[in-house]
Amino acid sequence: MIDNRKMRVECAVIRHVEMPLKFRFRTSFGETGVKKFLLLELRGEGFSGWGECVAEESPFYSPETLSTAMPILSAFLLPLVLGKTVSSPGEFERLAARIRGNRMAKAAVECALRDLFARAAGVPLGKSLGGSRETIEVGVSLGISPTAKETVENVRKHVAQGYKRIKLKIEPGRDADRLAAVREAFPDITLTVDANAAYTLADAGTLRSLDAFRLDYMEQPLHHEDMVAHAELAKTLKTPICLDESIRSAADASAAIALGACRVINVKIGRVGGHAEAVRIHDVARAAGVPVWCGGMLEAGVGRAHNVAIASLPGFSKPGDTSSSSRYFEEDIVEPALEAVDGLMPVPTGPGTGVAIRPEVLGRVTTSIQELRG
Ligand code: OSB
Ligand code: MG
Repeated sequence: MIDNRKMRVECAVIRHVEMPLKFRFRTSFGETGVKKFLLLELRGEGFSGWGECVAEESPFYSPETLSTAMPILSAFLLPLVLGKTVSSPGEFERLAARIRGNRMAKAAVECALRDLFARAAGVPLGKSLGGSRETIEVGVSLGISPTAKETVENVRKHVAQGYKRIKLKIEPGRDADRLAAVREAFPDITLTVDANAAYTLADAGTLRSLDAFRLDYMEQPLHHEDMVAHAELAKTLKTPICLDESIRSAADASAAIALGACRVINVKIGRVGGHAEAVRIHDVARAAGVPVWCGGMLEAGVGRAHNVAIASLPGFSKPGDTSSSSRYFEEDIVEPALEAVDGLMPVPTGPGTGVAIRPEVLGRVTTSIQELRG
């Protein structure tokens, strides 16, 4: 990682943003129709770096929420850099290390700093992280539909768009029926499922029955705090387990791999506290021969561009969830739009994330603005 230019961070702007989704997105833990997030801008030396905090409105995917991230940012995280000369984005991570948890809030600052430093240095963020891909392969994550028939129609639409992998959200009672219908209609597509921790070991029989559908992997079937249970389940399944919620750090990744709790890892920058930890997870997994891929949190343009940057690293060897922004939003807050063609998303080549904020669009979707100085 390129980490060698000092920057004075003069000011932070936190915007609350609300962007309607084109469709309601349903998972085993809840449903969203409007993407609400905090957008962090850090200004220094004539540049702006941007980070999107992926904490959701409710603590159903992660303990963090919009309303916990805000005071953590203003009371603990931003004072570490505001009005200070920061020698590298890695310096922020070291200063923030004694603040426990709150990884999504930390990641917002770390992402904004990395974007700021990369813009000032004139390098693409992906390259500064060790990435080399010019395009990344992407799949889609499809929410739970009311019926198997609607699930098949939704899959058909996205297969036609060329996505490299279809991931179906599942929950008890809405699993094997959907998969049977989808597999019958599409015998050869790369197919995965994501349960968001909705099952227990008592459901092992149902989960084992999903082996019949030749899934590339099964994402987070069991409780997010129970790695041993995932290791137990793994022994009885042919389908590899991929962990999402359970992996908060490179230490978690090492533990999960050592225990046999997973054979694939979903990396989300926000869930793990920033790019540097995401790179460490990538490195640990790569050394163990475990493929990783970049997950998503229905990000708008800034968060999506950070995802594209990290997914350009070589160990991100399976299609991620960073599908086209236009699937979710009528208009995005950045340009150029982050769009996949035939399941391939170009990695922007400009400095930083390589995308520029569209001030008029951002103005329309911003519900409040707070400016902080050191
Ligand atoms: O578990 O991967 C998940 C969205 C919100 C919270 C958790 C998850 C998801 C997705 C959507 O699956 C991925 C995306 O398209 O951004
Ligand atoms: Mg997931």
